[in-house]
Parts: sequence; structure tokens; C-alpha cells
Amino acid sequence: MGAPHLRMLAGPGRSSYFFGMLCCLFLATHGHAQERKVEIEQDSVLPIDLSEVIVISSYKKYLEHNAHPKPLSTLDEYLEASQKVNMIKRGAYAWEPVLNDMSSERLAITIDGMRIFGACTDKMDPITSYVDVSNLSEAHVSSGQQGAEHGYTIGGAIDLKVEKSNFRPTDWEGSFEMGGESGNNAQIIGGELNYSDKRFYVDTDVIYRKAENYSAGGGEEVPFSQFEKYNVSANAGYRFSDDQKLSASIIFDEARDVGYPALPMDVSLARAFIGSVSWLQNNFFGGFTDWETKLYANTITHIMDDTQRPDVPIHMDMPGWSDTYGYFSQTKWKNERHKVLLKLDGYYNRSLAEMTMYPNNPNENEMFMLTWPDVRTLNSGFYVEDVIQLKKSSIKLATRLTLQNFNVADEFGRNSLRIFYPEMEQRQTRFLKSVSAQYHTNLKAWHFNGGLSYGDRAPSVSEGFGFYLFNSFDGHDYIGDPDLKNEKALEGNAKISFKEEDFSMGLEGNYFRMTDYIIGEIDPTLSVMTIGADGVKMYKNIENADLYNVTLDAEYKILPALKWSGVVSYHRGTDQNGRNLPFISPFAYGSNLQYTHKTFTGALAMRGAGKQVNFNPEFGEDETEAYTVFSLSLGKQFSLGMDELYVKLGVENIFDEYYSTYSDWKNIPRMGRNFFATVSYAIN
Ligand SMILES: [Cu+2]
Repeated sequence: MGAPHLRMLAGPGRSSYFFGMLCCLFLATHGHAQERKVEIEQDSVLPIDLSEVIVISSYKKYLEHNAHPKPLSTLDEYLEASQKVNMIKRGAYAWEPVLNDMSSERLAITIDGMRIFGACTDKMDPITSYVDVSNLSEAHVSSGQQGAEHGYTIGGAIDLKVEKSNFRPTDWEGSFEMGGESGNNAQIIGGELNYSDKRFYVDTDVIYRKAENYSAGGGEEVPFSQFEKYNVSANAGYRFSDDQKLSASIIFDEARDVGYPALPMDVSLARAFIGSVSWLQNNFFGGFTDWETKLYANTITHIMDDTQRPDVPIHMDMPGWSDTYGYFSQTKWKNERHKVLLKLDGYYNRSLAEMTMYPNNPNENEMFMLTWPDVRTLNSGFYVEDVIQLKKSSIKLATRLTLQNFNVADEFGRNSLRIFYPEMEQRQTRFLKSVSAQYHTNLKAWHFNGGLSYGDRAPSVSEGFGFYLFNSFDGHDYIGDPDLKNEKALEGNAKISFKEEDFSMGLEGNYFRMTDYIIGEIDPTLSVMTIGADGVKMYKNIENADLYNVTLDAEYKILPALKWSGVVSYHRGTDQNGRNLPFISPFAYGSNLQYTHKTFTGALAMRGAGKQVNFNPEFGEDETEAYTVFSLSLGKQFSLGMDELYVKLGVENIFDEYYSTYSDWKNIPRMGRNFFATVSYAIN
């Protein structure tokens, strides 16, 4: 099963030695970075869904898919390379996924179907920061209500699939990997050891990453961009009979000394324990099959730290905790015409965050606030879908019904919010619904997909109950509103594609008409809590928001060994007054040329974006300049008896361009020219 990889990345000193050595071995490079190529198996899961599958690492897999430009990339880099996902960056670590111009609170992000919620009031710890490529086999990206299987959502879902040997008769397998990068002196080391037979399997892996401050194009160092993290995980399964299997999984992830150059604070500790037990039975009752039930629990601790920063006007301690307990149970049924999935799920989450301010003057009192007032969320959902096969086409109908209860458990926290909302209740219940219909048909090489759907969502903990959460992007303190209405979205999507052996092309678009869109609006009557803040915003429902996304992609096999792919995309987001919404991508493009011959691969990639014309200063945005960056990578595989050695070298941002993108928090620049090297060794 997949072995973990380690890569060794080189820093200036150590790396030059390392690179020199490798360069003597061969001169090829392959894939590189910015436009990391992602394997896309569109339509392979359910032909009807406009989903994208991102194949993540695993030693074996990147031999199979040796297109991977940089095998020991962070998970964030893998996601960023996909067509549908963008990433908001506050530093070099823990980027926040964006899908259809929507991020955390509008997405359902799961690990093997498990719900996990970050413990940071400032979004420094998206779920994706608590796993690593060593744990995962792939990420499934579903757009809009097509992601409703994983929970209520507006923008879509990203389900991260944990890699498992899964009773394959592979016996013992292991691998070792090292990587290095010159741009931030990163070092990566990892290993995997697995045993699997028909009755039993156990998989273990570990990965460690350490990076110093990175340098932007031109060589300028970006202070507070360092990080250190490690991740350990184990999965095991036991087969009781042909029909019944039990499996368990645990992931431990810890990051320390993580700098967030775009934010006023760093993180001294971010830690997660993620555990689950599953029961799988092929035959359920009646004609139902594939009955899977999972129980899970996870706990996250997040400690922010401003002690490394110079000139802090007032020192603050800001810890946060998030614990989630949940389950799901699902089963399938099918005949010639129908494929049905039924799923029951639920979770209980507790989110608590505090802020203590320590005035410089010892005669002043410390000030204590609950920024998340111990909010307990109980969510229960029911999901059903039916894929109906017609003569020349198929239709998928799906619905999710959800009951969501909030309980603001802390009295001090409730009383703080009652300053603004005197009538606020301790508990509230919301009923959420999603319905969707997707259609697919084809005529020879032409395919058409189209869909219509409706969904809504409850406010997030911050939107509903946050108390003076400072947003450094627009310089405002944010206060939640417990009485917010649910946000609703009517969504339409369509795709026309053409597929032949050597050439394929697709034009895809979607449109979200949102009502009661939740966003922070300035309240001039309130005064700020954070020293230096420009004002206070309250979360509000605005009348409407309209979001459009259009993507055109193509792939052409120029020669049997040479393939070109390219993509351009356009996005737009406005409210009822035509006001630009924040974090909407400008026109963007990418192009990738890939050479694969026997054990050798090479890739040359380009990626860029136009000037950000539709920005909005109210949300802290300015006009981000256009950019284009190039990268190159070369890979070669060697067989050493039964074992395999895989080496990959590359350079990202070849021309050392100084740039930032629309999703870089406060325009922090991206990394400049970055050489990387990866060595993987697999023992069979
Ligand atoms: Cu934080």
C-alpha cells in the first residue's frame, strides 16, 4: 500500500550538496510546482457528477501517476493544483481551501466522511492542516449541492480519503522518503510500514516537516513564515468473515512554532487527535448492500502566540478548543435502473475560544473574553440519492434534511452577547434542506452535464456567536449575530465536453444565486476592542449575492510520450447593489507540458492570473497585479532488485518573480525561485 515518502529538500547549504549529487545522476527534472499536475479522473466515480478527484501521494501512486511534479508537496499544494480548489494563504502553512469562491463556513470538509472543526477564531487551522499527504490517497472535490452527501453545504464538499491497505494480499511493505526545498530550507522526512493479508491489515506512517522563513521573488525574506509539524497515523482492519469487516484509524498531528506572516499573531501549538472505528458489511437486509457505520471523535487544541512579535501594543493569550463526536451509517441498493444511497449522520461539536489581554501598565486589570462562548452544536442529518439510468442518459436526484441545534453553554459568554442581543436565547434549532437534480447525456464523443439545486446553511460559530474577532485583512473586529437567518443558494451548473483518445476539452460553468448571504457589515456606533482596529463589523444577512464560475480546459496528446493540458477560468461575485464580494479570483490560466517515457518524466508548467479588476477596499482588498510563473521538474525511477528508488528534482518560480495573488492575505508575496529534490525508497 502506499508508502510514505520522504523528501529531502535542500536549503542553500545542504541543498547544494544534495543537488549536486543528484544532478550528476541525471539531468532531468520533472514536475514542478506551481502548476502541479493533478490527476483528474473526471466522471469516473459517478459519470453524472461534476466532481474532481485529486490523487495524493503515496509512493506507489506517484509511480503510477508519475505526473506528480513534487511528490512530497504539502496537502495544500496538492489541493491548489486542482482545477476547482483555490487556497487563501496567511503564510506558508495551513492554507484555507476555497471552492466556487467560498471557504470554510460554506463548505463541508471531511476526512473519510468525518466532520472536524478547526479551533481557531481566525481560520488559522483549516481541517486540511491536520492531515498530511502521508495519510491520504486522494481528495474528492464535489461542487455545490453535489457535496451534500457529506453535510450541509453551499459551495461544495472536499472529502479527504485516508489511505488503507484494505486486505490486499501485499504482505509487508515499507518505504522511506526525504525531501528538501531551497526556498525555505524545508526538510521533509517520512516513512511508512504496512502489513496486509486477506484477514488483517495494519498501516502506519509518519511524516515530519520543518521549514524556515521563505524568500519572496528577488530574495526578500518573509519574516514569521517558518513552521514545524509532524503527523503520525495508524489504520488497522480485521475481517470476521467474507461479509464482515471491522476497521479503526487514528491520526495524530502536531504543529509548533508556526508563523503567520500576514497575521499579527503566530501559533505556538496546533494539535489534533482524530480517531474512528468502522463496521462494514456487504450484505445488509433486503436487497441493501455495502452497509457502513462509523463512529468517530476528534479533539483539537489551538494556541495563538504573539510573544515572538516586536512592538505588540498589548500582549494577548488566545487559545481555542474544538471537540467533535459523530457517526454515520449508510447503505446502498440497486437494480438495473436505480442506484440508491441512504445515509444517516450526526455530530456533536463543542467550540470554545478565549482571549486574555495583558496591559503593559501593571496597574491596569487583565481583560478576559470568550471569543467563542462554548457553543455546542448538535447536528442530525438524513441524505438520500438515486441515480436513475435512462436509455441514453442518467439523472441523479438527491436530498438532505438536517436538524441543527445550538446551545451557548457558557453564561458569561451569553451575557457578553446579550449586550448586543438582549433577547438572545440560550438554545436554538434550525431546519436545513438541500435538493438537487443532475443530468448527464452523451452523443458520441460529446457529453453534456447539467444540474439545478437548492440548499441552505446555518451560520458558523463565528458568524452566530463570535465576540470581537479581529480580522486583520479588513482591520475590523467582528461580532456574531445569533439571530441570523439561514443562508440559501439556488444553483445551476452545466458542462459541455468533448472526449477522444488524443484530445479532450470541456467548458463548465456554475451560478449561485444566494439570498440572506452572510457577511460582516460596518456598525459605526460600536467601538473597537483591538488596539489599532479600524472599526467594528457585525455579521448580517444581505439581500442577495451572485457568484459565477466558468472554466475551460483542454488536453492534447501531441506524441505518445508528450501531453499538453491547459485551463482558463473566470469568476465573479457581487451583491444586490453590484458591490464586489471579497476573495473572488480574477481571470486565471495554466498550461502544462508533460513528457513521460519509461522510467523518466519531465514537466514544464506555467501558471498565472490577470490583474484583479473587481476588488473591494471595504473588505481590505486592493488591485492585485497580474503575474505569470513557470516551473520545471524531472523524475527518474531506478530498480534495485525488488526495491525501487525514485528521485525527483525541480524548480518552481524559475524566473524568481515577486508576486502575490488575490488570495494572499494582505498581499504577502509568494515564494521566489525554489529548487526542490525528493528521494523515495520503497521496499517490497
Ligand atoms: Cu489562531
